[in-house]
Amino acid sequence: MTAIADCHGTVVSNFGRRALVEDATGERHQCMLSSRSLRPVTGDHVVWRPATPSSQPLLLSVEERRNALVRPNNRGKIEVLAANITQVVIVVAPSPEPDPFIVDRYIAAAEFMTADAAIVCNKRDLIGADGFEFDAELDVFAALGYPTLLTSAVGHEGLGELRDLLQSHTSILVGQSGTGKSSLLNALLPDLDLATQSVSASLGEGRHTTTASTLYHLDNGGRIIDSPGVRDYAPGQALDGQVQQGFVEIEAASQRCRFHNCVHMKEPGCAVIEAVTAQTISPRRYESYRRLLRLGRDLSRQY
Ligand SMILES: Nc1nc2c(ncn2[C@@H]2O[C@H](COP(=O)(O)OP(=O)(O)O)[C@@H](O)[C@H]2O)c(=O)[nH]1
Ligand SMILES: [Mg+2]
Ligand SMILES: [Zn+2]
Repeated sequence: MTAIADCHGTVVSNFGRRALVEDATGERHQCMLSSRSLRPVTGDHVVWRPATPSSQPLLLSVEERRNALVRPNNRGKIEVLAANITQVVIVVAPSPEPDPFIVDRYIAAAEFMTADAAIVCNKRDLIGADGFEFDAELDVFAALGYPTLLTSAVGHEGLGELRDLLQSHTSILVGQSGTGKSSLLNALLPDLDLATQSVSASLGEGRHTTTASTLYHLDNGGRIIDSPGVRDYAPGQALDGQVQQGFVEIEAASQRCRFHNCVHMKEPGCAVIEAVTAQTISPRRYESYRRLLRLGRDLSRQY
């Protein structure tokens, strides 16, 4: 009797009871889930067993996740979108009109996951040399240490910088619908249309279905997850003390608050409120923090 060795792999896409698993050589295998309790997502590291004469490839177990990007689904349950992400790339554009509060939330999601965050302002071909209003917000993000890039997927501007940003990361592209995420991916991966087709076809998914996230490889070693479903994320366990972990400048200033459990709303001796008054913390970012704090409180009441 020959024993079949179990293998390690990465989930590059999943759909229903099936997952597409990539082995160490880059070959992809359509696996059935070996148990009902398994919930693999794109980016998961898994153990799988190759096909035998009597069985197709099987996904046996999902290894512990370093992190996961989650959002509440429409039934209020937390849904995991992708796992083991090292960078969240937030795509904005002059149209649809960018919302800095949404960018803050994605940045906070990245901070909660201990992933890097970067902002890409796409469709620069629509903007003159003088820029536009949102550039002032981009400056705020850049001053906090988040890389900000200007690109045009149509005009092929800034794509080299974007490629460099993605190098040696597992990134997920997020942002409002219509900002050009798919267009940027297509520009970075000229053979993407083909890839998308074969991934979807092998999982029995319709060509235009956009429910599953999919992992793609760049030639510089970067891995990028296109997740058409990411619109929001759940601050899940965003209890008061944790919301500030999504705002680096608030987290830093909080070290000087009088009370160690200060939530920076109206406590005396609050160093965060002092910094907002002195405008060394952006009042808009502070407002964003307050909104997220309130949202977290509403959600925890709901659950
Ligand atoms: N002018 C301009 N249009 C773009 C650019 N990138 C994408 N678009 C257009 O914006 C629309 C939405 O793009 P898409 O990639 O589907 O956005 P997604 O929803 O973020 O994936 C499409 O009509 C694209 O052709 C760009 O750099 N410049
Ligand atoms: Mg898209
Ligand atoms: Zn405080």
